[in-house]
Amino acid sequence: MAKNPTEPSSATVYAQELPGCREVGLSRGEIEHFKTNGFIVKKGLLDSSELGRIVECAWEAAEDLGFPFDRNDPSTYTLPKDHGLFPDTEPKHIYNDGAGIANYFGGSNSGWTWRHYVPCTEDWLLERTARHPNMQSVVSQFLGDNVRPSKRCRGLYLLLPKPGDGDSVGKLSGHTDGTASQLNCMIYAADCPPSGGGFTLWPGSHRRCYYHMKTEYNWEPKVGYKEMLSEIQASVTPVEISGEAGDCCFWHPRSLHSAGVNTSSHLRVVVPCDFQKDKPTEPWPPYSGFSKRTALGAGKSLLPEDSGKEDGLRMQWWIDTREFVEPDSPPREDMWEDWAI
Ligand SMILES: O=C(O)CCC(=O)C(=O)O
Ligand SMILES: [Fe+2]
Repeated sequence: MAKNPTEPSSATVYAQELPGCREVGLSRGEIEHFKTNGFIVKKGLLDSSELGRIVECAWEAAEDLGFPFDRNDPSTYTLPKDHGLFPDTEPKHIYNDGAGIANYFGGSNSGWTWRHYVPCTEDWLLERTARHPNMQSVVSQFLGDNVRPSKRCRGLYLLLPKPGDGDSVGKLSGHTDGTASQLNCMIYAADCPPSGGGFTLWPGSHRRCYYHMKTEYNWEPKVGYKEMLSEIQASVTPVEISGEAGDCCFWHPRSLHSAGVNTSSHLRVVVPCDFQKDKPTEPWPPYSGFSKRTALGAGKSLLPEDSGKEDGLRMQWWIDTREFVEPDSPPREDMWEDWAI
């Protein structure tokens, strides 16, 4: 039966513990699951006590922003507008020498969202996340040894708890990311119970989306891509990945996905990371909805200072991966041919 993709209840909670999920090494079962479904969860890959300092950054930022949040009372940590506060942030895509903006708030639909970007280029944070030896080991088992050193994580992706009543219930917003990443990871920096806004993914969508691109890595979807995404949402039940602090969900970057809906009493703190092989790349982060080639063809300015401005491209400065310089090719017959799995 076709499902209504906008209902939060349309996701099932992913509770499977595959053999090997508590080890750094990838098991046969995990590799098969990743190839078939586009994701796996490594339980406790990172040290939850090391991640605590990252979560602290969110609470400190809330205080700096003047939010009247009481950590012991989840009913207080709702969207700023509920407290009569409207933090003034620059448009999300302003480049600002690559540092971008400090915070971004979204308050509609699924967007009970707060993205806190500031600490995500700092060494102490990267050492506990993208550069952590356990993380690097898993990434190398997927992609091989030649992985581009991480310069940043995307941000602290926070979802404030939202009461589950009436029309204020959030919705999923399925989409795919326009990046040339080869492997992504959602790091759970804090516990995220079922219905806690866990990262949500449509299993198997990575294959269909991969083969619906003109190019293997750069963002060039073929005609009918949007319709295909709608069809997947109408026919596949998404999985919501809940977990404990330290769990890591590795996922294929072509997967259809969404932030979950947080009706729990927890602040959701997920740190997304992007990985790719270490080959020559373009200097600038990827543009939203365009490859470099299609942007040039559309006569758009590629300059970072035009990002987010009228008619300018929107630069996704929070993404660590870049387009490869070597010409991109059509998707391969065997999509795992250049992987190490
Ligand atoms: O916050 C999430 O769980 C998903 C975030 C997302 O879709 C993205 O970073 O592109
Ligand atoms: Fe996304």
